[in-house]
This record gives sequence, C-alpha cells and structure tokens, in this order.
Amino acid sequence: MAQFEEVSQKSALHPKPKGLTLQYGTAGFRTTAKHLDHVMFRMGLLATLRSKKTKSTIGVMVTASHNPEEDNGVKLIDPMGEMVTPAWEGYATELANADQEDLCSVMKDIIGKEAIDMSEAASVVTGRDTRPSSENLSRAVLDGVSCLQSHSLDFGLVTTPQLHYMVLCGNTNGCYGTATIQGYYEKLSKAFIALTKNVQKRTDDQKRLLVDGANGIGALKMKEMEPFLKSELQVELFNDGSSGKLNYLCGADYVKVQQKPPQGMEMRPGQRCCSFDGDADRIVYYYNDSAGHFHLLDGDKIATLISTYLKELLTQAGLNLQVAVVQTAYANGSSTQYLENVMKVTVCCTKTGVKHLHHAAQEFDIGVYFEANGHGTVLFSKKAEEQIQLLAKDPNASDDKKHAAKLLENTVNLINQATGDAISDMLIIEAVLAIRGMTVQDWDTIYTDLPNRQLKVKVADRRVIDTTDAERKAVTPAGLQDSIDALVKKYKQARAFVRPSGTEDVVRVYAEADTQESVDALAHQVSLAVY
Ligand code: NG1
Ligand code: ZN
Repeated sequence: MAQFEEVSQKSALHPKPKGLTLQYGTAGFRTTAKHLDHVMFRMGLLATLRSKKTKSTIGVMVTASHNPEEDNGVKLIDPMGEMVTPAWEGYATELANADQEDLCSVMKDIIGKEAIDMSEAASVVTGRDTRPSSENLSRAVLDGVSCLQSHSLDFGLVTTPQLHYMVLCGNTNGCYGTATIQGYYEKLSKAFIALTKNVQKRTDDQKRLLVDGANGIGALKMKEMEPFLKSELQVELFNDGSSGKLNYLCGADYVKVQQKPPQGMEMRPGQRCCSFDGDADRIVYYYNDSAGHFHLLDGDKIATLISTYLKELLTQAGLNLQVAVVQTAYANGSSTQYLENVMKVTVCCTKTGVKHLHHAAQEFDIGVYFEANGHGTVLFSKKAEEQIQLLAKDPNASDDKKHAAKLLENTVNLINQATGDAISDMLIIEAVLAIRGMTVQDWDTIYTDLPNRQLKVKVADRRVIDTTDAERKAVTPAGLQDSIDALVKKYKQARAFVRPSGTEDVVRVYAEADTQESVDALAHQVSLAVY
C-alpha cells in the first residue's frame, strides 16, 4: 500500500535514537526534547489511526507542562477531549519503541487488532506550547499525519486545555462551543461577565488579580483574552515570557512544591495572586498576610470553594443533584475531612493523573475533581445540565430559584469540561469569590491545611515500587510499606506514601503531620527508606 511506503520513507527522516525506550506515562511521553522527534512523527501516525477508528477528530498536544524548558512531550486527546484509553496508551508505547524496520508491521498489527478501515477519512488537530523545541516537534507530528493522508489543522501556540476544547467542540457539531480560539474566549468571557455583572459594589481592587504566567503559553493567552473580559477582571501579569525561562523559579508547580511565591512577583499584603503551569492546565492561588507569611490555596482549596458554591446554588434552586469531589492521595487530609464531615459531600480518591479523576467524576450528577497541584475541573452530567436549563427557563419557578439556576447555567458555560484549565478555573474562582463577597483570606479560613511536604528521590529504577489503594500503599519492594508505617506512627495526625512519578525519573514522597518540623522530619525519613 502506498501509505505504508510513504510511512517507511518518511520515518527515515525521523530516526529513533538507538536503544531508547520510552513509555506513555501519566500525561503522555515526556523526556528531553532532543529524544522526541521520532516519537512525534509516530504519534502523528497513531492519532490518524485513532481518528479512523473513532471516526472523530483527535488532538495531539506538544508540551511537557511543568517540566524544565529543555524537556518536551506529547499526548493524544480523544474525541470528547479526554485522554486516550489504556489500550491505545499501550499502542503508543509499542509504536514509539519499534525499531525503524518494524514500524510498519507494528502499525499493521494495531490496524488488525482494532479492525481499522484504512479507507476511512481522518482528522487530527495539533497544538504546542512555547518551548523552543515545540515548533519543530509539532512539524514532525504533522509529517506523520500527512503520510496517511489525514486532514490536519494546526492551532499552533495554544494552551493544553484550549486544544482539548477544540477537540470536544469539533466532535460535537459546535454544541459545546465554536472550535476557534476566538470562540473559546467568547464563550468563557460571556459566562464570566454574566456571572459577575450583577455583583454589587465590586471595587477595582476586588477585580484585580496578579497572575504568574510561568513564562509560558498561559501568559500569552491571558494577554489575548484580556480585551474580552471588559475590565471585569483586571489582570496584572508577571513572568509573561518576555525575559524569564519557562517554569524556572515560577509557575504553579514551583509554587505548590516549594510553598513559596514565584520569583518576579510584586505582592502586596492580602493581595490575591495565582500561578499557571507551563501549559496552563493547572492553577494555584496564594497571598502574603500582613505579617509576611505566605498562604497557599491549592487544588484542594479550589475544589472546596467550588463545591460549596455549587451545593449552595443547588439548594437555592431546589435541585436534587448529587455533588461529589474526586481527589488523589496528595489531597490534604484536612480538605478530605472538611468535605466529608462538614460539607457532607461524597469524596472519592483515585490514582494520580487527571484521566483517573476525570473518569471517576463522570459517575456523578456533578463531579468536582482536582489534584492538589491545581489540575482539575467540574463535570456536569447530561441530567444535571438539562435540569439546570429547564429551571432557568421555567416561567413558574420563583425568582430566587430562577436566579440560582441562571447562575448555575453560566457556571456550566464558564467551566471547560474537556479538562482542567487554568484560565477557566481562574475565572470561576474569581466569579465565586465575587458572588459570595469573599476575600482570599475568607476562602483560606474555610479549613486549615495540615503541614505537608513533597520530596523527590532519585533511584536506579523507580519501577521497582508498585502501589495499591489509589497509590497510598506500596506493595513492592518488600518491607518498604512496613518501614513507612513504622515512621508514620512516630508522629501525630501523620500520613505518608511513596510512588514512582509518571512524568519524571524520580520517586515522589509525600507526608503530612501536625507540625512543619514533624512533617519535614517524616518526609526525610521516608525518603531514606526508599533507597
Ligand atoms: P507524576 O509525575 O506522575 O507525579 C505529575 C503530577 C500529577 C499530574 C501529572 C501530569 C503531582 C504529585 N503529580 O505526575 O498530579 O499533574 O504530573 O502533569 O503533582
Ligand atoms: Zn500542565
């Protein structure tokens, strides 16, 4: 077949470095950018196969999110804006690791297993972050796509969630929104303005927000979006990419892990600030109090704020819809306690990685999911959306109920349900704070985080650690969990676990306890047990 000849010929232009083996991890392939050209070409091929199989548009995003600027990565986006299924992650790994001469036979194998009709049309959309390597790498993706005569559309520089949004819009005949960057800005800003315009006496100070763009794509896109927000939000942008290096001493991951503000931000006491990560799918908030102490409001606090707001509106609207919060093992114990015992919402814990949270959240009428690191969104079931829309239009409903339903309706429109989205999450948080008349300090005092610490440990082979119970217990190597249990027992309100990272060559250690001294000691001792 001519298609395979072209694959053979073109793949020679994207040679695989000898002996290199990569795995499709938590968020696709991620490693140093110079080892990724062949992977990109091959993911262009695989995205085309996936498109033929699903008869839908598939997305390919070139980014390494919070990793250092020198790294890069790629992930595939499935028709509804979700991550690809585990079977296809397996194919991605097989294809990426195939020797040059076996590439076509591995492809034919996938085609056979999935019974793909190669005469089907295909459509692939691509996007990339601002890394210097991303442009060439995304060209390699498009090279792979063109080998199989697939239709392609390159959105160029976009945030990861913007590409997810394009895929979802493209596959739902525009019902979700218009599949253009302008359509994205218009949909979100319209909902944001509708939510905030009726809030009385919002001062300019309350409308002001300091944003750390991590020197990445999020900064670029915030600048583009600002005019659409019509001064309802006044963003002061720092780390906008004009001079600093991507993710270096800034961005959501740095702020969350280091528990300190990014470099280059001029924070006044009490002022609301937030940081995006390198591809703008994560966000954390923070402020300095008048004594100069730093306060972090992470994904757990965001989930609490949003779920409280949604629950209140549902009660006001008289809608009987179940709100659940999905977290991972990294969620602060205080947040889980608060959600379960005070808020009385269902909380479930899944493995790390947004695909796990996303799937769990789909099980509920309204599923709020957030990783502690600020990656998350809200999913509304069809039933929930229909009930909200019906009530918002119901001529017999009371004004109070109708008002709540309209707020809910605009909230649905403001949320990017395809995936966690720093820009959309920021707007929803700003809207909730405005509507509820809350300061960032009010939000912070909803519950108090247990002191916690995250560490990274370099080991010879991180895969020797296998875990169970949503990664909260190590099954191998033998004895490791017993050592962790013994250490945890020495401290009050303590918890600790270890797991191999899916995006970096490290083992991650997490601990929490009643004081910072205790938790630092515990995390250190656990990291020694990992060696
Ligand atoms: P790994 O490296 O598997 O821990 C990290 C984050 C995840 C997720 C992915 C994808 C932590 C502890 N882990 O995964 O939550 O965001 O990156 O970017 O923050
Ligand atoms: Zn990211």
